[in-house]
Amino acid sequence: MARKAPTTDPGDENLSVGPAKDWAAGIPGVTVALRDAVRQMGVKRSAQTLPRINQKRGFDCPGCAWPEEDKRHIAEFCENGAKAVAEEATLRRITPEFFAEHSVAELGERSGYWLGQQGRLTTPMVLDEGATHYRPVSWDEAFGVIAEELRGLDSPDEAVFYTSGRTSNEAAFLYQTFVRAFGTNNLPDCSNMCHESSGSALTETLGVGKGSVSLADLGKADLILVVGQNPGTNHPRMLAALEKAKRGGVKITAVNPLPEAGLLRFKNPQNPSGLAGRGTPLADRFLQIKVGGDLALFRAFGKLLLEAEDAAPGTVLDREFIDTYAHGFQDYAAQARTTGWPEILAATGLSRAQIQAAFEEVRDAERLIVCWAMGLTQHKHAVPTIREVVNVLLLGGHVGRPGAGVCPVRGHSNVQGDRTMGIYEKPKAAFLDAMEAEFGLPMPREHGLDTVDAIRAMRDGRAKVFFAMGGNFVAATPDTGVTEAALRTTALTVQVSTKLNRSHAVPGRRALILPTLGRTEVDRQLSGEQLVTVEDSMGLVHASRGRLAPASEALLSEVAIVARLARAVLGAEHPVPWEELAADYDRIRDRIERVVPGFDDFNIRVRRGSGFALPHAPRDSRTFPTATGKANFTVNAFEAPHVPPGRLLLQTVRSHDQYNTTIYGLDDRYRGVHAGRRVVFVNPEDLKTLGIEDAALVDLVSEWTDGTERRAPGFRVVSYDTARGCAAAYFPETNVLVPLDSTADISNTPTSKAIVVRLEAAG
Ligand SMILES: Nc1nc2c(c(=O)[nH]1)N[C@H]1C(S)=C(S)[C@@H](COP(=O)(O)OP(=O)(O)OC[C@H]3O[C@@H](n4cnc5c(=O)[nH]c(N)nc54)[C@H](O)[C@@H]3O)O[C@H]1N2
Ligand SMILES: Nc1nc2c(c(=O)[nH]1)N[C@H]1C(S)=C(S)[C@@H](COP(=O)(O)OP(=O)(O)OC[C@H]3O[C@@H](n4cnc5c(=O)[nH]c(N)nc54)[C@H](O)[C@@H]3O)O[C@H]1N2
Ligand SMILES: [Mo]
Repeated sequence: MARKAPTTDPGDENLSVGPAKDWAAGIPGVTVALRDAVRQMGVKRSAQTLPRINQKRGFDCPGCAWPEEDKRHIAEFCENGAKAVAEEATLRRITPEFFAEHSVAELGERSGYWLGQQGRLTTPMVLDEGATHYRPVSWDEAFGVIAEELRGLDSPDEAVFYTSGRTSNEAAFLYQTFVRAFGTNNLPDCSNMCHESSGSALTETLGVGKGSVSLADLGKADLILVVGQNPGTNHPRMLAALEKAKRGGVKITAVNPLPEAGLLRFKNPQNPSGLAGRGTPLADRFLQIKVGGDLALFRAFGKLLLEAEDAAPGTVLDREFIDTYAHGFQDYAAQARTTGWPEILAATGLSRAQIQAAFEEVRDAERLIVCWAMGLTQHKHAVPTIREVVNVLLLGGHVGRPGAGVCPVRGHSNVQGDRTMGIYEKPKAAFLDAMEAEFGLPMPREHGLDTVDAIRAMRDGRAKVFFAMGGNFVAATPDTGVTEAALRTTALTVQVSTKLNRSHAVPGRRALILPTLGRTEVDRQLSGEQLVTVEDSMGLVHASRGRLAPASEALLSEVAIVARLARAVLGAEHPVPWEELAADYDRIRDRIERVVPGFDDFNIRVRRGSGFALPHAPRDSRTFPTATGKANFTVNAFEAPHVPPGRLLLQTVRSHDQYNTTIYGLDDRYRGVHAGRRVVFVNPEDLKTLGIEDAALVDLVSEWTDGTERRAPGFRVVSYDTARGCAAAYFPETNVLVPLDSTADISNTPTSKAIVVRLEAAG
């Protein structure tokens, strides 16, 4: 039966491991995408949906935030985009009978994969105090419960309002308006666990916490460094852009502890010739760096650039840029020069010759782009690492010039837009001033809680209501045991969701599930069908229109949920006309235009062509809205992870068959893993040293500086080509291993990519 959800939880009994692939996409990619789509949506719905992904009059892919070319291909989606759509547009449904059948305790025993496979949520549900099962509830009653709990708090700061990055600009803007009108800046989001480190480093050094390159820039570069990123799985359309750049002569260097398939070779499914043969080799150079070694690598590049300039003055650095636009060069140069080779080689695990060869390309590139993702952001020293990336770019004047710049590749499809709309626990004063002027309401000024601090506040009884606009908070966050216990202490948890997930099984004293529309569905309000907007990774804002009939008549849009919630909590006499705004999203966009810079003529421009680009001062005019008014070089302490003997440094990654905590399937095709997820990838030489056999069953035990240990039991060892001393395993299974207090300096992002572990024979 094509559309039936599994009734039993699959285990790892059939786990098999074969050779890893050195190429990505191509025919298997397309066939897998179609198979998954048809299994979830049926043939007709697949044919109705897939061709609309990322088209000008279609909907924005709920997969990643990679931008589209202006000239669209008829199949402007990838295998994993198709899976994301199938997951949402599935024909499977969860009805109230499902909740009558399965107690919350039972749902808590199920895997994330099984929960996701049950289908779309269709009915608002409540878990009453002391109840074992969710029961259906009317929307009015649901909002009544939330209003009662929120009004009963001693302070608005006892409530936490999380956002995942799929929420549209319109919903996000209205949501933060409500939360601030209620009186708090407690607006943590998935960005806190994702690109927060990029935002912190870029805001301080360049003045804007976003990327500075456009799609066209990729083709104009001489050299692109792809660092700490696995685009073959997580941003497959980026491979097409890299392939195109490469055909135009651009060189690509990959920096990664793992030889990720897509980076090595790529077969473009949009290009008929790309389907045959072995595809295009993408990376010209692969630096198999140790986990956490990137600060050292970029320091080495800086040091070598300075030395080359000393040897041939006036030929290496962009002196004019440095003198005119940058600040702090002398201090940075003094420090970079004194960094020693032994520490650089130890931290990177690379040879002097490898670094020299990579450096020569960096030196010779007139236009250099650095792309990165979670491999740089989820480390204790993530912020200084990204600052060192910026230092190298500034030496060559690679900001505000075509074909050059910073390219943090975002995760969720609207995570960048949500920030632009004010989903931020540390809002800028200028934003709050504009909000006050627009709505005539005082805005809370004290900074709020980010994700990790929100968990601490719940754990310590300082936060009592948890509201999530999407996402899967308990599965995405670190220290699963601590986090789940924290959620359970609250008076109320509310999840606005499309699909069932673990967070629904970890309730507060009371809990609500509020089912909502997804991207693929028609959003009809009083004034008619609505469009929403999103911002991609490169600052382009464009429209998204769903076409499918909603999964159930009871669903409300996220915007409608916010409006009705605001009315229930703040009363009918409130100065913000919530319902009027929700009746016609153009009215929300008018408000956004008046509050957020760069949205002039929003309603007109978003309906034209493929949308518009937001201003980016460093890119557009080499103006740097930083504390010094210039682009800042920074001086950063030399830092690399310390791994005691007999231990490994574990990074947690995504398989090819998952979207964060949503598990599409149990294969990781490119890495050769099938029908299971509890695997740990270890270098064969390390296995020899540790005296552990390939395929052995082990527990992963993390060791934290306070002497505590955390255990993830039952992982199969896979002998794999990763950097020496490093290991990799999938999240969220490994989140139990990350201590809540193990976070990045400054950005407070959990260190999901650097956990000291030992492997113990499974008991
Ligand atoms: N299909 C699919 N698409 C997605 C997602 C998904 O789960 N599935 N998630 C979305 C989201 S929210 C995000 S944030 C992005 C994530 O996109 P990625 O950042 O590509 O995702 P990860 O799987 O975390 O991969 C991290 C990469 O960094 C490497 N790495 C780890 N540590 C280091 C290090 O210290 N140095 C270097 N140089 N490399 C390192 C890893 O080997 C791996 O290749 O993808 C988005 N797109
Ligand atoms: N160990 C480890 N932990 C990590 C990471 C890591 O690399 N390693 N990565 C981190 C990163 S980069 C991120 S971004 C976070 C992700 O954290 P989250 O964004 O919180 O998690 P997701 O798994 O993306 O959320 C999936 C859920 O979102 C809901 N959903 C899907 N679409 C919609 C929608 O349109 N509207 C609404 N309201 N709900 C929707 C569905 O119910 C689905 O179950 O995880 C972080 N956690
Ligand atoms: Mo992310």
